Amino acid sequence: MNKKVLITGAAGHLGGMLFRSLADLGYKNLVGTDLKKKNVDKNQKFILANLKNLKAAIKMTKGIYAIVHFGAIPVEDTQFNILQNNIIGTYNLFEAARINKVKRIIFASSNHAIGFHRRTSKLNEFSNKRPDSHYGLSKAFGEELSRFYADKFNIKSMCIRIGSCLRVPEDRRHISTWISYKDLTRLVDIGIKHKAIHHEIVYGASKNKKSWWNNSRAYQLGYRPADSADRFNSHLLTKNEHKDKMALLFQGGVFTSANFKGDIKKIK
Ligand code: 15L
Repeated sequence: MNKKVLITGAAGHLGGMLFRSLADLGYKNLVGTDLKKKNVDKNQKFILANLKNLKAAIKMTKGIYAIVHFGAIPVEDTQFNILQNNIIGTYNLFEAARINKVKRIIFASSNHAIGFHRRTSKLNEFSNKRPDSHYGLSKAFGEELSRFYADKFNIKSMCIRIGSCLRVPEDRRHISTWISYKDLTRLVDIGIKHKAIHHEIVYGASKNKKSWWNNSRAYQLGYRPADSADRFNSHLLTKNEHKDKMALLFQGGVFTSANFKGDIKKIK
């Protein structure tokens, strides 16, 4: 792929991983951007910028074909910080994309956009959003934002509801939610290249037997995960949530129980 692709959050965990893995896959014209320049190689093109600044977002999206948007606070934070960084930052980026006629955006959504669904429910791309945190709410907003920009302005988008993207699973919950770096790279690649995409919601999960998600839409688009959490023994995973009874009920795990003041019985 010779077209110019911008990766936001390129100094972060997953943005940084994709900056390298997409280059390995043959992407020749990648540009990374982030608030800080770290873990970036000398040969990688990088722009230091803050998405809270619309002018900066407009400047960095000139001549860009597709954006891989991973630049955000990746966990729960205050309402103010999430609003500024994840919601306003993402809104600015989409608006800049519209102004500069960017064709596609791959949005790093999260399982925390649907975290208040029970673990007994099997979800698909049509399931209701049920954010479990300010963070999850910002991801639900990003999904609707991308749908709006697709319908109204024809900017194609793929939202990947990422489960737990780590080198290996670390928590018993990851037996259901894990996605390997390679599989996430494959999904992003489909989002950038697939011709039939308008606005898509797919689950960022490897081929896990105990998954809570029916990811058939991703499979229809050609996703063939090569990895699976099944080969890991869940009982050997030490960093687990088994002491948190509420977390065990819901797909979002400990994000649901943090600062919880609600009524569990009402969350059906
Ligand atoms: C996420 O969205 C977070 O960015 C990551 O830190 C993990 O908490 C992950 O979800 C998860 O649910 O495992």
